[in-house]
Amino acid sequence: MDDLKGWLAQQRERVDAALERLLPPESADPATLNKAMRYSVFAGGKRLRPILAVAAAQACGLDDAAALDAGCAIEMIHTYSLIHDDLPAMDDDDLRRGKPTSHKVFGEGMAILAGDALLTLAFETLAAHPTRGAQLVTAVAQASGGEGMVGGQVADLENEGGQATEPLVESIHRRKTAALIRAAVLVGAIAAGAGDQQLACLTAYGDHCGLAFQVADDLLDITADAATLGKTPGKDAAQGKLTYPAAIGVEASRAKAAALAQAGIGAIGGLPAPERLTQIATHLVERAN
Ligand code: GRG
Repeated sequence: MDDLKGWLAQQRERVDAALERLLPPESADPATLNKAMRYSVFAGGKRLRPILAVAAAQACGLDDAAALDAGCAIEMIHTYSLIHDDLPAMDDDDLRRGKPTSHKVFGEGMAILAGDALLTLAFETLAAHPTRGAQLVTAVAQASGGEGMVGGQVADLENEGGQATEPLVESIHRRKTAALIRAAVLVGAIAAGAGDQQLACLTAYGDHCGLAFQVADDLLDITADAATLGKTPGKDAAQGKLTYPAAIGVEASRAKAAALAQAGIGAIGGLPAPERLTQIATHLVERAN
């Protein structure tokens, strides 16, 4: 297996080309909206979620072409969540992906609408799958709505400044972050034609690695700087967010992230080609940004 860094860079290029094709051009009407959607999507994210979709299809020994578009739909939802999360009514942030946040550039109204339009385009993209559109739409609706990401954000807002216990933090993180990461893995495999047994293994992988990702994110908020992160560090503590380090301490959080990644790796051992997903699981908890 070639080195992960080079492969990730190649996949990021594939993802960017697919997003370029899927997003409306700036010249199309309404131009300001399309400009705002593109501004945030192309601001330079890691593309982790669409890359996971592609790697999940590959892990099942399947052609990853259909997985790419499904993964891009998840990236659209992820980007919408970042735009809305940065609004003054939510986390009120000025910096995202190393650039001024959407509302700082386009104003709050247009930032809200750009998020709305990205969410809607994601479902249009999923529904375009020739045979499994309804299954894809259902999986992503469950992961991103009130039972998933939005529900996690509600719990996050309602518990700001509260007591961080591990069960509460885990419940928030599983919904706010892990649900969409699990969905990324699943839509890649579903779009590529994976069977139920393969999807069950990938569900377990997505659950473990999705939580591991957010525990690592909590740690990075404490340890990394703004230039590396591309967003403002230290905000979790400043805003009284419930995080793993607040609940169980930094060292135990590191151990938890590593154990979750190992559990994710264990869940996919029986798939035809699990190597890339295995590398990614380790990368998720060792990353610098
Ligand atoms: C506003 C509906 C709504 C939901 C917001 C996902 C979320 C819920 C808020 C975003 C802020 C946050 C702490 C999200 C947790 C997920 C996370 C760690 C996002 C950052 O993901 P990366 O590191 O970002 O993959 P890039 O920019 O690389 O894509």
